[in-house]
Amino acid sequence: MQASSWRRFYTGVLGGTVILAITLASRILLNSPFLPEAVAGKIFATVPGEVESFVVLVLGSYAKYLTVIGISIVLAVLYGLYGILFTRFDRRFDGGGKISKGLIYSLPPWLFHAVAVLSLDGVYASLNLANILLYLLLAHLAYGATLGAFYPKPPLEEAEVVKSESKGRARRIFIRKVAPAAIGIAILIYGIDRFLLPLLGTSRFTEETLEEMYSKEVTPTEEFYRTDIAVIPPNVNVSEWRLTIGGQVENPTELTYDQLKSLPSVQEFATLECISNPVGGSLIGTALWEGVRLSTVLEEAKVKPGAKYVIFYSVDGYSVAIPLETALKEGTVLAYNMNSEELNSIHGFPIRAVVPGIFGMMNAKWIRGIELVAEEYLGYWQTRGWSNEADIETTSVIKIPQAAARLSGFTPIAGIAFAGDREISKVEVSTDGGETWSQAMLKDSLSKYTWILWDTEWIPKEDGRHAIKVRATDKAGRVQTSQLRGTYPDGATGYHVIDVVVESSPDE
Ligand SMILES: Nc1nc2c(c(=O)[nH]1)N[C@H]1C(S)=C(S)[C@@H](COP(=O)(O)O)O[C@H]1N2
Ligand SMILES: [Mo]
Repeated sequence: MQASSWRRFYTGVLGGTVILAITLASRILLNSPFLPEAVAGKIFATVPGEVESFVVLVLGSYAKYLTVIGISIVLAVLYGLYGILFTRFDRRFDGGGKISKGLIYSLPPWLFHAVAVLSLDGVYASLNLANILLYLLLAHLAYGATLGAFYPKPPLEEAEVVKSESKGRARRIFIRKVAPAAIGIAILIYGIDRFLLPLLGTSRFTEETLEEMYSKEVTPTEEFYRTDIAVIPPNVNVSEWRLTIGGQVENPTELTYDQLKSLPSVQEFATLECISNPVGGSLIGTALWEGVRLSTVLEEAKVKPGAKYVIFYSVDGYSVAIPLETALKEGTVLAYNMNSEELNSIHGFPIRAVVPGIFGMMNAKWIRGIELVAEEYLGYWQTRGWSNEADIETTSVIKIPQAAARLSGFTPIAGIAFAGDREISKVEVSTDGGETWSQAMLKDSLSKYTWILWDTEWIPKEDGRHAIKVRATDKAGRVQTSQLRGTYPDGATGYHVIDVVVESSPDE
């Protein structure tokens, strides 16, 4: 390519980046469609559950961010290529200002973008082409203006500009290049810090002391794990939001946020665990939930005798169903508060389901509709092969010491154990590879729906490598299974084992 073609290309890429920035900002602020996200959603929706869970396990939720970033780059390149075309057209048609030409030539990509969004994005099914065109208008006007404004000047003109610039050159370079770059970088860093990092979720077990572990019996909201089909959480406008209750009911109803909040409320501690949580993983957390019992809402709607399943439909296109029996349990709640604060947009604002005893995927967030049906219903993950029973497997995790720790002398061993709503009766620890087990001390759990915290102490007698294992028993007396099983499709099982190295302290 000639140098001028490169320049046109860069101009187009710059314009494309402006479009992506504008649509991303409105996606975050207004919940409008973002093309790279829609493409990524399509890709992830067509891969089998097993592959998806593998990708997410290996790359974490970064996998989806990387996909969105990759698609954004491809789109920016496409806009760049169009930038070359734009200037080709432009040679043929003379007259008109650069900006007005830019605006005219941005029509085709504008239409292309709108059609692509419309055909890809199932989530925004309520939008029609006219809506999307209108919504993308500003971004494409900005693109066209960028093309027009930075349209390559003829070489002669350029040379003259360079000559005349000798005096105020440093100042101009500063004004034109350094200052905008600095502002751009500052905005980028602010954006990453403000929007991107909170979206990744910061769930990790990093507690080093018993005190710290016990202080996090309730997981701080910012540290609570997050698993979503959407990359960016939906931003629900609560004044327009309604909860509809329909299907097999005598009184189909619609509730506003205020109406829902005026119903009798309950508070409960409950632990959520993702079915993709590997043994010893940190996709698990405990919070204080406050909201309305689902049974309260269903009583008002008068469930018909034939109803068997309760489907939750969410704003992000997610859906999942639980058996009516589970829905009517006293622990099943439509929560609007988490840890005594309004539910945030990451964890399901305005309301989410909290359903003790079954894995996190059954705890729908951003619920907009509830439907009672007579048949079993398969939700988003269930149509991809994941369990529809989703009973939580008994699990126990060593948080202290951390894997590969170097220890000497007296050592506390501590962690969590969880059995859904079956409760934990016993936790045992082995430091000799499973030959002998000793019982840990259990702290009373916050409720029958939460994990339990446990600790014990160990004075190693020999130097070298040791494997520490843990196993829990539920209140029905069933010992956690030692059988190793991966997360797909029913959740992982097996014992959490960590290796530590014992070194003699110098005074021994
Ligand atoms: N609407 C909606 N609800 C959802 C999901 C989702 O992608 N969309 N993910 C589910 C999964 S897989 C889990 S593990 C939990 C996670 O809840 P959290 O992100 O608040 O920890 O939400 C569940 N509810
Ligand atoms: Mo999950």
